Amino acid sequence: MQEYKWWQDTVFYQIYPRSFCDSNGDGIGDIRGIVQKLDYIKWLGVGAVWLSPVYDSPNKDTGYDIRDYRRILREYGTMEDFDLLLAEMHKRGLRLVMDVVVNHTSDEHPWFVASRSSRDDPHRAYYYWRPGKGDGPPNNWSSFFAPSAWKYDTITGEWYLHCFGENQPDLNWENPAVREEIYDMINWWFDRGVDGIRIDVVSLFAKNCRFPDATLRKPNYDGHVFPIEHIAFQPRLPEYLRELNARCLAGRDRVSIGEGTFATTENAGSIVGEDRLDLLFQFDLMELGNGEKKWDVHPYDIPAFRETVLAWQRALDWNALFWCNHDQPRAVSRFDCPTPALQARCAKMLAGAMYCLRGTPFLYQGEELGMTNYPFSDENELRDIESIAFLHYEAAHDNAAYAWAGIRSKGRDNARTPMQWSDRPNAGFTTGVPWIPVNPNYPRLNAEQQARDPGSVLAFYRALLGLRRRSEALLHGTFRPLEQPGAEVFAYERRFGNERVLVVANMGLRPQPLDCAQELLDGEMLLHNLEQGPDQTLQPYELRIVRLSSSR
Ligand code: ISL
Ligand code: CA
Repeated sequence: MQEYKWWQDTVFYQIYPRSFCDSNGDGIGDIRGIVQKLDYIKWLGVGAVWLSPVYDSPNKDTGYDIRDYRRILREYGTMEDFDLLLAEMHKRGLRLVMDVVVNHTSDEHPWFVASRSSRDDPHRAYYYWRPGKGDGPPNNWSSFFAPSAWKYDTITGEWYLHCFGENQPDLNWENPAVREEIYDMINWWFDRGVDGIRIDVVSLFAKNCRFPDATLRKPNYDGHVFPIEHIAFQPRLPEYLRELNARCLAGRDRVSIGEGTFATTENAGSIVGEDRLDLLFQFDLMELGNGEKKWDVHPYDIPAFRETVLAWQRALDWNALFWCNHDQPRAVSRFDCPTPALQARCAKMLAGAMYCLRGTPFLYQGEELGMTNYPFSDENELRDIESIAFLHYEAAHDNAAYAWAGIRSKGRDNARTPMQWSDRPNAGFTTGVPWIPVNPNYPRLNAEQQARDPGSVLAFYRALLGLRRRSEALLHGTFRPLEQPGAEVFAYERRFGNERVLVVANMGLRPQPLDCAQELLDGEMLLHNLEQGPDQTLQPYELRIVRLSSSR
């Protein structure tokens, strides 16, 4: 019998603190606001929270640019507030996972301030400093958020590497002193009582330190090369993760989740494993609505979804399952939903299709309501460094219309509009002026209204999580894909001993025939997202979760 860890039997809920709940009316979500909502989180049926960064930060990338790893951002509260949050969570049986951002720091971190001060500063080698080539940067690499990954610094006349924004200098993982600082910091949080870590862009920790020119295309902008081949999954990565495991994780019952930007089924093994990390976020499913670039808008590719899920279910014994996070558009907005009713049905179908797979579900705040993308049309509505840089770049090249279409469908701010608690002003998120606009659909789409409605998306999520807790097949069963005639139907079986559960989802807007219709109709319907009873045809976005009658 396989033994399961707590994090395999737990559903996680991601909180983006700035947009969750504002307790003091300054328009910014905060830690006390989260404390106020813990009963909601518990009631929803999740067992752990992944908290996006709450550390001291100049917020150039909303907290993913850390100035002090051992301090709470003043806008979010104090360390006492944090300790209160942790205690209140543990009291309710909820676990807390911190977001560890150590590929880079803020340029206001004391290490970087010292590092840039002179070429002989002891902190110089905490970062990657290189002389330029002629008047230009050391090589042709571009960054996620800027045309070049190098920034010239006048104080010492050299360039530093930043794979993200220019205010996010990359830490030099080659330097053992840097690694020791990071392990100490992680252990400091573990000693405080946190239950796990989500590690930001772990796949980029090791770099090709010969810094050769890159040849591959850039995922975001036209005409730039992006050095995936020199920054992602480099040879020393497994060594660093083994060391991190030995110093911080071994022998402790904590969970570790690596954000595997550019992960593939082939390279995933260098991140997850006994002596490395427990779980991996891979982005193959997120990219199915992309073209050549993230910003190209294409319909979500359902046959490719099916193939990709199968490949990952085969590649790893245990997957991290998610539709949303703070970097992704809202899942339901990836699909064509002509009416609010179909949109709600689609949101339920997506939940069932994803969270019955073998693995650990990660929900993102508001997903359980079926929250949607925001109709962005004005630069004043944007806050995200990535979207703003992209808009400026495209506008300068006469492509503003292309940029807006991209931002509306893929921009990260779509996930970051305030949580819609009620139909009160600002969706009940704040009594002040929210730091980012509230989605105008909040009067009809909010938690208070959905909590009263047994047919709501929220009620469906609660039922689904409850079902998962009670079913051995859904928790621990094997996974087997089922062939169906319709290309837009995604179907699979989970089986544990005699218990067989079938999940059948029509991911498209057209009705679809069913192959095993009678077997399904004879089984016990565990969860269904339609008002009317099931028949031989799958309706648009219909989902059925059925326990087969032959099973006990
Ligand atoms: O947003 C993305 C594409 O949709 C990703 O490429 C993302 O930028 C990448 O996965 C890294 O994300 C993480 O590190 C960034 C931070 O801005 C993101 O919020 C974080 O999740 C830099 O710390
Ligand atoms: Ca506040």
